Amino acid sequence: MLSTTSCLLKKTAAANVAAPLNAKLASTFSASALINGSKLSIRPLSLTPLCLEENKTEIPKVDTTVDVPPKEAEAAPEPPKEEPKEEPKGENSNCKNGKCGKEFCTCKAIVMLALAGLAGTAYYYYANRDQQTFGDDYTVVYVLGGPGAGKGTQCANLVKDFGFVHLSAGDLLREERRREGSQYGELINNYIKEGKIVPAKITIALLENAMAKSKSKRFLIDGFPRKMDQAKKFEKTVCKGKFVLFFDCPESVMLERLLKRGKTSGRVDDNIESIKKRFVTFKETSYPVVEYFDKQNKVKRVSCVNTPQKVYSETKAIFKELFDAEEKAKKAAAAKN
Ligand code: UP5
Ligand code: MG
Repeated sequence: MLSTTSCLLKKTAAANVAAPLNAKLASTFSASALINGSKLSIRPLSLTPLCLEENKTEIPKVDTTVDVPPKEAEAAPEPPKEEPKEEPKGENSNCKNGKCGKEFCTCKAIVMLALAGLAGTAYYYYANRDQQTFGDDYTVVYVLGGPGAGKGTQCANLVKDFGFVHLSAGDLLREERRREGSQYGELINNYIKEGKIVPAKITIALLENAMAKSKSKRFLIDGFPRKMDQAKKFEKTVCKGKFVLFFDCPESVMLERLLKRGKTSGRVDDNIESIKKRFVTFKETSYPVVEYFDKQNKVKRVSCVNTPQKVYSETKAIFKELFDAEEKAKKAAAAKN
């Protein structure tokens, strides 16, 4: 039982403190005068609503700057301290581990939601960024051509003579397919078997990672981009290509080479059914990428029907011309300074 005095005191103090607060906070907290008489303290209590029930008269508004006189405060018996009610734990609360109360769990959920929101926003800006990861000091050459045209064969030569790092998109995908625990293994396998183009985000992530791991600034990106969305995304977010080296080869020649290689390669797509599908994808989806760069005067064509040596001598001449021109420009710039 509360004495009338303590109840009144509590009402007055509650009015002092509760007045500026909103209704919700006022019902959660009440205030009580302390023995030293000059201070007011707030503590969580459920007494205030009870007192208001006993005496329905309006709580007088008191100027909050006026201190409670020490004597009066001393005379007033301290109201019985009520233990704060414990939140139910375990099964009855939101908390799964039973160690904390409902409110804490709500806070935790809010913090987690906020973090998830932040991570989502960061990813959105990263994925849609306009800035390329690798700048103008990088030389990226896209090596394109139909299946079996000889892209891989010629890239191996260019690596030896010009210090390029060779990144074959197909090889990276096959490696990812083999990687233990890869969530994309099965998907990649199905796409390759069907001669379809694996979703751009997977291939681009593999290429970007491989470029970042390498210390080189010269890359031959073999068999990529082979779809317009890949081309645009890579150019916008990873690196701009210098030019496209396009190996031109008739289907009949490519078919013969692939069937021959299929006897020993172990590749799931070196069989007649997959090869036919690859040819269709090349014509319908990949060749438009070559045309897209052609409109920008960025395609260098090399016929691939000759022997590997002959094809390489023509290819080498293109790169020699490129690097000679770059060297010349550098020297001219140095002479100016
Ligand atoms: N050979 C080479 N040159 C010769 C010559 N001049 N004369 C006689 N023989 C020659 O050569 C093929 C064979 O021909 C070899 O046996 C070689 O000795 C001989 P190679 O250099 O391997 O040709 P290449 O053009 O590299 O053929 P490859 O089969 O690798 O081309 P694909 O473009 O089909 O394969 P890739 O590995 O790039 O892609 C495979 C699949 O991955 C795609 O179909 C697709 O499903 C998927 N993929 C994507 O989804 N996204 C991508 O961005 C990339 C790939
Ligand atoms: Mg290849």
